[in-house]
Amino acid sequence: MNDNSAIIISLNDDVSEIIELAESLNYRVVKTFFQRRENPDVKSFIGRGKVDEIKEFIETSEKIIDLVIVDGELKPSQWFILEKKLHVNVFDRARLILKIFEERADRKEAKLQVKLARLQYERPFVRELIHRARSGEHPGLMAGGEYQVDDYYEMIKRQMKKTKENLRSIRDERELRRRYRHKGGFYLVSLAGYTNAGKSSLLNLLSGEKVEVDGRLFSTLSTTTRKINKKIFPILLTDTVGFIQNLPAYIIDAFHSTLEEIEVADVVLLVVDISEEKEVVANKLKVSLDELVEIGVTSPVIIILNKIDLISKQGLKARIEYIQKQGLARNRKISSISVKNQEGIDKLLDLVHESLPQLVRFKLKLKVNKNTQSFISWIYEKAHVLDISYDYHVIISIECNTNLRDKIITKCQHLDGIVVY
Ligand SMILES: Nc1nc2c(ncn2[C@@H]2O[C@H](COP(=O)(O)OP(=O)(O)OP(=O)(O)O)[C@@H](O)[C@H]2O)c(=O)[nH]1
Ligand SMILES: [Mg+2]
Repeated sequence: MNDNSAIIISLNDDVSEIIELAESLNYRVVKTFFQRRENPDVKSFIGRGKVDEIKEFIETSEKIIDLVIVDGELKPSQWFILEKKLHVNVFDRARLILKIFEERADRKEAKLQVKLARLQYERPFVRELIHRARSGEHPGLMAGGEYQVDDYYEMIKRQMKKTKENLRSIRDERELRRRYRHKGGFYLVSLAGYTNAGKSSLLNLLSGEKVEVDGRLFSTLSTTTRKINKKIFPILLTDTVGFIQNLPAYIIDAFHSTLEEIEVADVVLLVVDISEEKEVVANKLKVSLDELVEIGVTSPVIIILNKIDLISKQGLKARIEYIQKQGLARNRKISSISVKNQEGIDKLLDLVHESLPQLVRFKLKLKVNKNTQSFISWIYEKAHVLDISYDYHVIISIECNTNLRDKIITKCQHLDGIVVY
């Protein structure tokens, strides 16, 4: 961890998440200032007395305070006043999250998504600066005058348009790829859930992949799709960006194409960190379920309670009861697992299997020859082989979705095989 110090300003007592966010950016939180009030102060988010108290703290602190983090949403005018008074960079929650996203964005699409969100975020702030510059209050943001700020605003608009266009073409490619995979008989299963729940860890376990796993929030920004290598089914599993509460709509919108992976999945695996306090678990589960509704998920959702290695059996039971009492699980399937200890994974895969749509079973009768052999290997690759017997003929029982069945049957007929239901 580097030695950047931050202070936090909060209107309520629960600051654990904002501290985690700050730490995810390598800031050490040296002090939290609370001002318990229902609504923020219109002018400066917190009252004037509190601003003075913070100013004094910053000026007299032994450590240099690099950042002031406001746990909430700042209006541009509030931000302007706070920065002006405190002489330190001031971030609100969205800005902090955007900063984390900027650091984590690794691939082109994620970079563009973050850029779009960032431009959306900045727009009202630039408008405020233009306003201030016009009224003579602010001599100019970027070492220029009103003219340059105006220019900057236009540039933001142009960049947003261009970024959206670029994202659209990547999205089209993504959709094509997805359609191709679906047609190829793969089931698409997506991981979803609150940040840090263990989505990437589960992807790694099921696919043998090595996606980055980290205790910091928002380790994953880009989607990764991998084949599940537990030999049950041709399933492609996709890892996605984590959810968090109170995320502004424009950030969610910017990640539209990524979240589409969840929307179009045949089954969604909603991963939950069950080791936290039951109220925290319930809250994060609720945020995640609301997000799935927002995304428009209609496929089956399996709730996966992960990290059971960190709690007792009674603790797990109590949490499940609490979730159910809160009406959060409804009639959804629940699976308890520990990725760390590889516990509950087979049961989870059974649940996934049961939830896959349009499964059909059928048998083929094939002549024994070289072509048949490579056909059978291909079937093993793509579908679930229930049974196979070699005699004068090969009889193979298969389970797969209807798309793949049609393809298999066409190939079978090419080889003079027959379908025996
Ligand atoms: N004890 C325990 N820790 C786990 C388990 N599964 C994951 N973790 C830890 O939880 C943290 C988060 O795991 P990730 O897989 O990165 O979580 P994620 O949901 O992908 O998080 P984001 O990408 O940030 O949304 C890491 O420190 C993991 O090592 C588990 O079963 N038990
Ligand atoms: Mg991840």
